[in-house]
Amino acid sequence: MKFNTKTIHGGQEHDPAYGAVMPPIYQTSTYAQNTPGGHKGYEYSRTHNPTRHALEKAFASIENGTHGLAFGSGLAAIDAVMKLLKPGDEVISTNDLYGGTYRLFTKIFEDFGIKFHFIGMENSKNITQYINANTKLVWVETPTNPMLNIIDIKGIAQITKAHKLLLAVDNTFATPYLQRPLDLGADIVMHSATKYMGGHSDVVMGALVVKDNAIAERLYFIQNASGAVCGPQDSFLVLRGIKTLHVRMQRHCENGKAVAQFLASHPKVEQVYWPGFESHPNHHIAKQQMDDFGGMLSFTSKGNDYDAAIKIVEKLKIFTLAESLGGVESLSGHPASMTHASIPKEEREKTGVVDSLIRLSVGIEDIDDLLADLKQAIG
Ligand code: P1T
Repeated sequence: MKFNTKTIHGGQEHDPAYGAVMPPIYQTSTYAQNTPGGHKGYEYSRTHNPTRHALEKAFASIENGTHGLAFGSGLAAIDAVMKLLKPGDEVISTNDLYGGTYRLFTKIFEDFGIKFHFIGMENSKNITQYINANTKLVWVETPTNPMLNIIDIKGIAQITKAHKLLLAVDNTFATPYLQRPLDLGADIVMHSATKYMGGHSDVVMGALVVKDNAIAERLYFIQNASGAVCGPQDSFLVLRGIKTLHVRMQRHCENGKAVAQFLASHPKVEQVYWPGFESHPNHHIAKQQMDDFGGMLSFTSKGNDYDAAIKIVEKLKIFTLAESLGGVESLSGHPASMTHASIPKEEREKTGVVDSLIRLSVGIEDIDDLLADLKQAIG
């Protein structure tokens, strides 16, 4: 089945009770048993819920995995991955990544004895010097949030396989429409399903997909034992979102490209970060591992001036100033004071998250309106 069919049918069956084409919202915490253990496959909704199960099968299908798991947020999904580890274990992570992920790693899991190395992975070989007997996991975001760096998943996977390390890829920015990390050698793919998967800015959710039975079993155990699951209503909404992922992504990519080109030719814009430019340092890798370049980009205005950046985001009208990304509506963000404020200034500035940086999540509105909005705001 091809991707554009999988988003609609992958892993999905009509509901066995009445043939409902969309799975009903099974708004129940528990299920009747005729004798202890005598149930129809569902006992308690933290463990299993039919609506969540339908969504988890869809996640697995579109990421070319065998098992999907849905969580109450993207961070809850990452939290579950980190619980595969033990005190003394070490993780090598991209140094440019969502601020909340950095906070979870440094403010929660470091206290539980896990050591993190945050490094630039634009050259995949960089990771080898950080590998030692305690290294267990490599954490990759690509494209990275918010600098749109591109990491070579296949290149990293060759190294992690040789050293028997787990490779987890946060595929939130790309989505499986553009990039399928499991096919490139990753062991775990993670999503903030809050973003493109849901696609309508009305749900907070996380997802994991794997293709190995032993990892899946352990993650299902953690999901049930720790309990950070999502509810049936949210599962229904994200399943509905996935059904249009391919058409939304197609437009996100078209509009993203037009906005990137507009900004690159604007005299008041200093630098545009978008993997579709031939001048992007890892454009050749983006071209290999992604089917298009997505709807996320960041830019700085000339003079690298904090006040100028704030003025622009305040003036934008169609681009709403807000945290998050990946919805049908365009959003702007100021990473240094919003999504990445939990990363110390000296750390974030090393990766380019300067005070003048603006991040755009380009939506699927009419491109003429989006460009006119940017024109009036940048001046
Ligand atoms: O917000 P939540 O669903 O918990 O997902 C966290 C997360 C994980 N990974 C990436 C790449 C993300 O972008 C996020 C959430 N990011 C934002 C809220 C943001 O505006 O960047």
